[in-house]
Amino acid sequence: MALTNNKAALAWIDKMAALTKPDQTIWIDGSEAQLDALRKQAVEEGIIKELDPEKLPGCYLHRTDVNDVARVEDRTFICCEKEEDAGPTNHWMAPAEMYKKIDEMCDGAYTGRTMYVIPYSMGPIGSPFAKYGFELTDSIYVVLNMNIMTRIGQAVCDALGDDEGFIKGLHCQLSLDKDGKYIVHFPQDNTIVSLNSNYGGNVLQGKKCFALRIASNLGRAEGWMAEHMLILGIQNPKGEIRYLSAAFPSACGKTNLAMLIPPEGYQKAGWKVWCVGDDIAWLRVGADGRLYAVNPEYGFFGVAPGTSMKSNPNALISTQRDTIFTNVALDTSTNTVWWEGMNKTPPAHAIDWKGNPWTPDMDTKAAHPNSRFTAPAKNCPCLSPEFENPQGVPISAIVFGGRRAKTAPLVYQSRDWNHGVFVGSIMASETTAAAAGAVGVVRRDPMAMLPFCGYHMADYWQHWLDMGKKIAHQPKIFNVNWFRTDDEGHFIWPGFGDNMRVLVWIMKRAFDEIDAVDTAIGYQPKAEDIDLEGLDISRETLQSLLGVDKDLWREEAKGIREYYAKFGDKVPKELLAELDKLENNLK
Ligand code: OXD
Ligand code: MN
Repeated sequence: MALTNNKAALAWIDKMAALTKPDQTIWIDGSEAQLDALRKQAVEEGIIKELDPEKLPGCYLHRTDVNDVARVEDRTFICCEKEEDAGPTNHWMAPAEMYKKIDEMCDGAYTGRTMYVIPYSMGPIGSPFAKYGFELTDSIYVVLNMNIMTRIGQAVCDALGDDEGFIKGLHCQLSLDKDGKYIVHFPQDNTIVSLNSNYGGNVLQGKKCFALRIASNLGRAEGWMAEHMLILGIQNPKGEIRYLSAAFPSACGKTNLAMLIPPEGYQKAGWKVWCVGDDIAWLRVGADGRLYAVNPEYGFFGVAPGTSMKSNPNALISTQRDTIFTNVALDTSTNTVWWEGMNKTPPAHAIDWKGNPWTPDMDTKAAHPNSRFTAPAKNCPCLSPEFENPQGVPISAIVFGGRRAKTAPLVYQSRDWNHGVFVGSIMASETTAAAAGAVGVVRRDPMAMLPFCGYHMADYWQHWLDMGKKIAHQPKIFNVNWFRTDDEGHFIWPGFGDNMRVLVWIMKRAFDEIDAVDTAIGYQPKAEDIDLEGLDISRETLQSLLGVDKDLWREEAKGIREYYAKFGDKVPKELLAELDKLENNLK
């Protein structure tokens, strides 16, 4: 039975049912009874496997098709009316042409199958930040994951009422054809379509599709921001909590930073870090003129390999109940899961992510490098008490970062908002040996939004500049780099919990509590102002971590100019002025 009387929603769902022709339609009401029945059915159908109920209560393992293990950027489309509005960083197809293709591909897609209707909310239900949507899917796996990653069910329909501003989403598994995948966004219709995939980042539509690509369009139109950012709170020994949001490209430790455990000395002194979110922030200007952030998600879709009690105990603990693991290894003797980097004792006998027997002497990976856990946020030991606050948390600092062996120093602060937008727009990360292709190649990833910005990137920069004018009390904007290497290629900075030392400086700067050095690229700490107590790092080493090599930066400026040229005359003049200033400072 339908859970809403919303005429626009019912009309659209009827239209999709007429196209896909399901045998039956089931509305997901969010009740434990219904979810439990679906889990049982999914176990019976072999879609998920129940794990040891004592060691991992409520946890399940799923394996995807071997060709369906990651987001497919080359199959991801922004179908706005005009190609130039999608910009040079997005794939585009004319909406009419794409709808025609979808109609052909989805005709009868649900024949012999069930259409699940998932009402879901991004953001706490009823919050001024919240946006509602429906995802139609023929995948129980998607239903169960959406239940972890978003708030779902009757309460969403009740909050939506008759409002027609909901996001429409259609997901059809089809044959999971490797070359037939389409992850499509129609910003003008608030519609998302995912075809031929069952991988989280493509089909848990609340995440990248809605909360970033569609929401970046909504934010531009409505005067707010949808960003690929973690949100964390730093509690000082006086008990005050100050919040920052931070954007990093993938493989730069976003989840680790969001759940950071401070060094022992800091813990003893009373410092604590609270996680509000690990991937996405929606930001709005509050009545007091500050910028407020909400994490629109309800769970963590984290990369499993490398997650351990050492690297990120909070993340690992989050996965110990009510979690769905995807493409990790099954430890057959204990009916639990394992992945590379969890510990140094791989199971003697396992089933690998492809479903084949695996032993530690084999030279294949037990877990796929992009294997994932979908864990409820409320499992996280350091989840912020403000996680459900409908008004969000006030952001005092915005941090950008990337992986740079030499160029970017450990930390610097932009001079003002516009300079900060410039710093975000030139974000870049060097490719690692872990990925195919050349190592050390700089890939620009503005604000870590390269694959997620749902419109022209240069218009997005303009939106950042425009937002700055609306924020009376602007957060300060910083850039960090945890990945500087020495001449032998070893990381100099220890990273992980020790990043706290830099965050503390950032917060002092955000509250004008400490001086800085004015350098060619922005404000930097005096070497004595980064606490090194308990670290095996000398002041000289720290000085070199903070160093700015002008020759390298002149090269960098050249690269930025070339990069900006891709966006033609759309690049905001404020950013070109910042680039001019940088070049001048480097003379
Ligand atoms: C993610 C991503 O899964 O950024 O969060 O790819
Ligand atoms: Mn992400």
